[in-house]
Amino acid sequence: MPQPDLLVLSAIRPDQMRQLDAAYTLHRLDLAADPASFLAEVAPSVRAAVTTGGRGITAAEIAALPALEIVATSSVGTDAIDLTACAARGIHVTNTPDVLTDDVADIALGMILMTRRRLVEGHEYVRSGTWAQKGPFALTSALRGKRVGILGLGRIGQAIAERCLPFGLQVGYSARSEKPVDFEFFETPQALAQWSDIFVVATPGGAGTQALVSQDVIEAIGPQGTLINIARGSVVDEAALIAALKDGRLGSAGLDVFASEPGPDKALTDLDTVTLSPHHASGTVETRDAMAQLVVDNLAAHFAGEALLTPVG
Ligand code: 8YV
Repeated sequence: MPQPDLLVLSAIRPDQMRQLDAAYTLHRLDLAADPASFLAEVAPSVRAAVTTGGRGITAAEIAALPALEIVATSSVGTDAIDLTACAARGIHVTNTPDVLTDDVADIALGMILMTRRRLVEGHEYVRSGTWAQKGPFALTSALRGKRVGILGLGRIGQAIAERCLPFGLQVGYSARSEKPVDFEFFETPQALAQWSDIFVVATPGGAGTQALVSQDVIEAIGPQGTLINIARGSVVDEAALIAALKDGRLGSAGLDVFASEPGPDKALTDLDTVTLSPHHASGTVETRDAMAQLVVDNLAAHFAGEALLTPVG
């Protein structure tokens, strides 16, 4: 039996790439000098595609692959995959939920601590010698007793909520529907922002959440408030975020994701009230290996005619 042809749009972890190389005929679009020509040449035989969250696969690429049966992404987010185009062709899509939940929730709490207690500025205050010159660093605001509003209470949002409780933080949330949890529910992002001291964005990306955190929501968080985003840059109106941070209508922000990656807007990254992270919330060896293994195992299940482990939709 010939090995199925597999298109690699974005590589996954080395060990799992070796597993794929042993089981499939790989076509490395990610390494192609001329991707358009490369795709046209290999397209007729490609039955499966591997990608990651930021790369996804476009409707045009899907249309160029007449034999495509499955797209496996090493990410929980599928906003860069044209799911409508896949559904229209009966193309399966798999992602990597659960295995990254703890890492991403850890980073959300880390960003809350770093931003609210100004740890990055404190680090520079010591390193630059300013502490010796100017004396004690400015007092910050305690976490205990503050209100954390979580926008999106899926697996990751719930894991963030659980991590907030030992810090003495109160948790509220807004989601498409109320959930059977002991946290206060708010019908709208704006109502949640009005209540929150710290506003955490934990929704999926994509058209359904595009700029869901609008100027009005940002202003409702307020001059003493903090916005944390570990979801997707597209969920926040970034121009409104920059303007609000610049003129003090928002106190601070902790961001792992941006409208433009890997080169975020300098107007944002130059601000001292912003804590920055390079879209790295799932970026540990253990978690990225587990995500990549899910890609391998989903593809193996598909070609064995077995149930997919983590199908989307
Ligand atoms: C990275 C992520 O995008 O899982 C997601 O949706 O955002 C991250 O894990 C990356 O795709 C990991 O490969």
